[in-house]
Amino acid sequence: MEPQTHRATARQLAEDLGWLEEHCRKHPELTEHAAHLRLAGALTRNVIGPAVDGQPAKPLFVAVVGGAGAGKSTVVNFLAGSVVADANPQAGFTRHPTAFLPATLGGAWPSHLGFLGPLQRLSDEKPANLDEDVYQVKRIPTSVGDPLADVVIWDCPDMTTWASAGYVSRLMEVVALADIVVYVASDERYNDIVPTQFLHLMIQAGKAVVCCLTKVREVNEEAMIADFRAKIIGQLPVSVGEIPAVPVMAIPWLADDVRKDLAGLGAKYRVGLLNQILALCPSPEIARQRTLTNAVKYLESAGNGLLDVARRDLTEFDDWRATVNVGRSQFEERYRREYLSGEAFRRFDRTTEQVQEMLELPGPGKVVSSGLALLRLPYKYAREFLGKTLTRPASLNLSEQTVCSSAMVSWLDALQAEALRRSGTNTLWKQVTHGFDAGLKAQANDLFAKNYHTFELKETDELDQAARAVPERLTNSPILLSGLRVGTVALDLAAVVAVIVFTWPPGWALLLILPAVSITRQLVELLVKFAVDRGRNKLRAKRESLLSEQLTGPVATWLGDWPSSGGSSLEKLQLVLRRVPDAIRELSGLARPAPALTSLPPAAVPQP
Ligand SMILES: Nc1nc2c(ncn2[C@@H]2O[C@H](COP(=O)(O)OP(=O)(O)O)[C@@H](O)[C@H]2O)c(=O)[nH]1
Ligand SMILES: [Mg+2]
Repeated sequence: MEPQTHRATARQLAEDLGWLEEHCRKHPELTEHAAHLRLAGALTRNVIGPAVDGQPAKPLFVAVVGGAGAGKSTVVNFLAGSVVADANPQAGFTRHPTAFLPATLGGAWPSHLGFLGPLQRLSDEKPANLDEDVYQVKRIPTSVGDPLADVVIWDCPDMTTWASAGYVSRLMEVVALADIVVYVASDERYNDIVPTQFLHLMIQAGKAVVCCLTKVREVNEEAMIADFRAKIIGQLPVSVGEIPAVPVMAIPWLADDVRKDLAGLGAKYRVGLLNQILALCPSPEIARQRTLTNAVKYLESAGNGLLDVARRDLTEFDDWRATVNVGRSQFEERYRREYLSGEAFRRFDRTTEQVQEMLELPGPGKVVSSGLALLRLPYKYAREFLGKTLTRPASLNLSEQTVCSSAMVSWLDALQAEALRRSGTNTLWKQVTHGFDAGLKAQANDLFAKNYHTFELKETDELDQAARAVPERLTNSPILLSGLRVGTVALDLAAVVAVIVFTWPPGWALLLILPAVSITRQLVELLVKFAVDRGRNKLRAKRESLLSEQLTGPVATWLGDWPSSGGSSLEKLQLVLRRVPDAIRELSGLARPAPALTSLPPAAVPQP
């Protein structure tokens, strides 16, 4: 793939991870997760971005991190070889990162677009406690030939709480950039929980870490290092075999004059520290390739976990939609039960009469039809009389609109109740509850009324079409109609002839002709009714799908999409969750096998 495409992908990935981080920050319980997302975004911005941009390996970056008062600034001074950083007894004093740029590097400073994300470079020197999204760059007088002449050293804000979004974000931004992380812990407070969690994250993110214990009494040194390995590194949340052999060293508790005389009295402590760092950097290229490879690997392995929280929100969204659809099914069920099953579609009764009339012979044949009708008069009157006395008054069916309107009310009420019940568990349901308070029902009802109107127009049309179907078919095929007419009369005449033949010689028995032609008529009526009723049943099924298509469907879609409409974050969330794994897959080609973190022999820096 072209570097140009990679560049765009890396930029988009960093932006998407940044957006997810913001999304998580809206949930106070997810601050730690937001920090992990920040790390992933910063690795993309500060390691992967410059790599696809072809930035050189030099300068390497060393970040000095740890809890408040651990001795970070003191360690920075040891690395720099002179007192350059404010060592301050006040906890949490350093609030923004400071880069110490060796004079030997000239003005070289990475120029990758998006480098250090939202952190702005300060143009003037400011105290380390300026609490803003900024960083400063200070030049230090490193001499040519110094082992760290090509290395930028970062003094970082304290790692004391995940809750301080400002500090933690700045810290993550710089740590992501680092080729080596020096984790500083003091004798007094080396097992504080938050810095330890942070150290674990660094190791898991594949950073080359050197642990430096400060203010250690010399007699305790070995025991303290062993304890730190067991209690801090040994507690990494991975299986025992996977715990990397992170180098741990100690700097004793030093008198002030030693700490300030780094070229003289303090020099030997500097050498111990430099050796650990140089052991991890056989060459800038190897060190940088490892930083890049491990950044890509971290994104690959942590990517899924990082997206989990966001996926949970989408699951809630699916739940909401499922709840909406349950309401829709209940609406449709109620429509079937309370309206459709009791609806007779009286319009079809007229069709039955119309078809029967069509079956009468026209023109001269009318005489025959009238003759037969005369014979059936007694049957006709008897039937009308019985019909009037036996038929119960039709039960009152609720009107379609009444049924639909009250089904709609129940649907919305049930949704509101469910949203209220779950609003404590997730922001989506909270959002829906607020929506109900702010007129969601009225909007849904407006949509319902509009769609009900269209539904009504279409159903009138469909009813008409269905009712006209049989007469129209007969009108359009004269042969069929004539055949049926002739057949009907033939059936009557056959009945008359049969009575005459079977009762021959003619007598009173001829009166049997009256019931005979009545029976044939009844037969024909049954057939007509059967044909027309098929249309009636088809219409019933069609009415159900018309309701679903024109009314419940659109209302369900609107309600289901409601939480994601109006520029809400769910729309973007879906997009980002699709894009991030694709981007990570695309960039995974940048990883190359890197030398194991601790397999290199310590580089020799001569003792002074
Ligand atoms: N006497 C003495 N004080 C130390 C030593 N290491 C650190 N300190 C002091 O401990 C405090 C915190 O150190 P600092 O480097 O500012 O820690 P940071 O907050 O992690 O940057 C400062 O007042 C330092 O002077 C040491 O070895 N000996
Ligand atoms: Mg400090």
